[in-house]
Amino acid sequence: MKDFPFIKDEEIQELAKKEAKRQADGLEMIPSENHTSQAVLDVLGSRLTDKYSEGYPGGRYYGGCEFVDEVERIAIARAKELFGVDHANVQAYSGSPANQAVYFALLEPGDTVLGLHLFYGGHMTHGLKVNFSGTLYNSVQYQTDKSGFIDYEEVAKMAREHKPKLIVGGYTAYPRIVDWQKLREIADEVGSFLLADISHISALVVSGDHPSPVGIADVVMSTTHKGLRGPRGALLLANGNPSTPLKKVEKTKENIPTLLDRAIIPGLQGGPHNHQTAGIAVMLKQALQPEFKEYGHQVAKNAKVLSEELLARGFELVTGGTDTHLMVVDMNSKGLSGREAESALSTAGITVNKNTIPFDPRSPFDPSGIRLGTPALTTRGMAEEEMKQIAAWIDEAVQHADDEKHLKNLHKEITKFTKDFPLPN
Ligand code: DSN
Repeated sequence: MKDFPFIKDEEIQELAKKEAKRQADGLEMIPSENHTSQAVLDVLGSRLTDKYSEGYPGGRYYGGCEFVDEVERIAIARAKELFGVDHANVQAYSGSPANQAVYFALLEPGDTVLGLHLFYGGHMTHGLKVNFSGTLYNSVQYQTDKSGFIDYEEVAKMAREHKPKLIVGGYTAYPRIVDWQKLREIADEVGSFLLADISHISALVVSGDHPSPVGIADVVMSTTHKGLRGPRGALLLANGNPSTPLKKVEKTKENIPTLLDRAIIPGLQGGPHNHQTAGIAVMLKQALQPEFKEYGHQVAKNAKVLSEELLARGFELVTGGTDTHLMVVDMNSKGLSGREAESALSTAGITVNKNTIPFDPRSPFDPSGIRLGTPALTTRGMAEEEMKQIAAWIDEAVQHADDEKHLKNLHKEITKFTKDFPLPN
């Protein structure tokens, strides 16, 4: 078989190169995106991807697992150290499957879940009616107040009325600090589990720029590819330790580590993606360095400066600003829809995503807002001065949204600027 045609696919390679160039030549401002290190990319493209290893280290259903066992043990140990928890599961393929595992672990189909509606800053898996979380479970959804802040009184009221078995905190388009303790009190009052989905803010939790829900929420879930700058994937974190295999366990708080592990496999997934686990391990090593805290601080500082500059230029922001890495801009303040703004900014080389604003009168396919974030820009070494320049460019692009030539020239200017801020290599 020595002539087996392992042909190269130049078409796909070319597209991958084009994507790398698109990222390098522009400004990636979708707050859930980032740039991984070369060290992470190296293990993602390794032979670890070839290996099946259903089970957990030391208890697999396949032979030849001695090295993937070690990779996973290292990833688990680092995740526990980084977040200060007793138990970490690093196998979830991404954030949605991880949240699915939490539901599978703690609930029965038909149980009630209380989460923030997607259109107010929640996530699909927090109970959206067309998602598994809204079809398999009795989903009740809270909204923010008119200004976009979480209304904890309203959450408490809904919890008392609906008696959810699970309350979901942690959001995808919420620019303010989450009060985990308040959510805990509400959950305790009605006897509910509390899930903290910190996918968006995990880097800020590590750097101390956002309070940690560890020790407050029953389960903490974070994706690994946003602020943390790892490969796509997710961490499930909890206190306590898993019990011995095969022993039947009830769906109680003390059994959460066991329930989470069993929800991942055999509940939902098959073989772990070992190249991904390795990438997560590498990312966690990087996130454990003191420099990562500096990165988190800078992400938050950059978002603050960017939001202040945009406000000074007449942009309206949901909640009037940000405490985190992201902001939601109401484009009505500039006479554009979110889709129009996304498109104009994209032509200028600034990548953002259209986003609903609280009580949005427009459709989610062409909502009123855009969502901006600073994690990827900060990874490239951009700081406060660059944020001021970027706010000016955003303003310029929005003012010339109908002028393609102007936007393309702006893109050239931005590309020139980005040469001083290469992607991590
Ligand atoms: N898709 C992610 C985001 O953009 O926030 C959430 O999973």
